[in-house]
Amino acid sequence: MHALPMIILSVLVAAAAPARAASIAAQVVDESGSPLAFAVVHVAPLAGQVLPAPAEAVVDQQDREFLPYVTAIQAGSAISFPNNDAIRHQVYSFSPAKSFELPLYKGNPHRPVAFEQPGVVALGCNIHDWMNAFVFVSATPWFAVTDASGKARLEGLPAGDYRIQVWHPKQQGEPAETAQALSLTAEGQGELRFAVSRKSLLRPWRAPTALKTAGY
Ligand SMILES: [Cu+2]
Repeated sequence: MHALPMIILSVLVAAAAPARAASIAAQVVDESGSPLAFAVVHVAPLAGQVLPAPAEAVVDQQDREFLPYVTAIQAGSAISFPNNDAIRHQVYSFSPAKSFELPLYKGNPHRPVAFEQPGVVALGCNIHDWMNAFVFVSATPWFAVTDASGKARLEGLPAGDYRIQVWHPKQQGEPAETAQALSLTAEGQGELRFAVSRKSLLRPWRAPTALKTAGY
């Protein structure tokens, strides 16, 4: 019976761990130095440090647009795709990281779609060509999408050495080119600034209503 107090102690230590976690505040700007929204700041895959924390996310369909434009999840998570429009959509992706199709629907008749493989998944609608959005499937649990001010905050990192990089849908060049190394102590607060050049916007994103709804 001597083992019992030990087990309780271990549980308490585990529960207290997040309070001693490190965080990273990131600022992402574009080629002109302006804040860049919809950039995913994430910890690149690291050997022996991946903690699965799958969650469920939602990519809505409103006013014939996907909302949000960029969603980041950890591999193993699932996304539901409710259609809140009065018309039907047909959501699909041909991306190697996840290929799927949800036959024409209104409401939310389909089961959430699981994303097991890290990578970028481009979403589309077979009916409305302009509808597009992205799912960034992260190998690690540490990631965040920048807001309208280009800011993202990664929380809950254990002390350690990290390589942080940025992915953006319109990024010119490889995400790995943005990589920065950072060592964090138990309650360390890292600050990083990234500059991401975008490809020329040949096909502007048309979603004034969705933008307003999202507060961007
Ligand atoms: Cu559609």
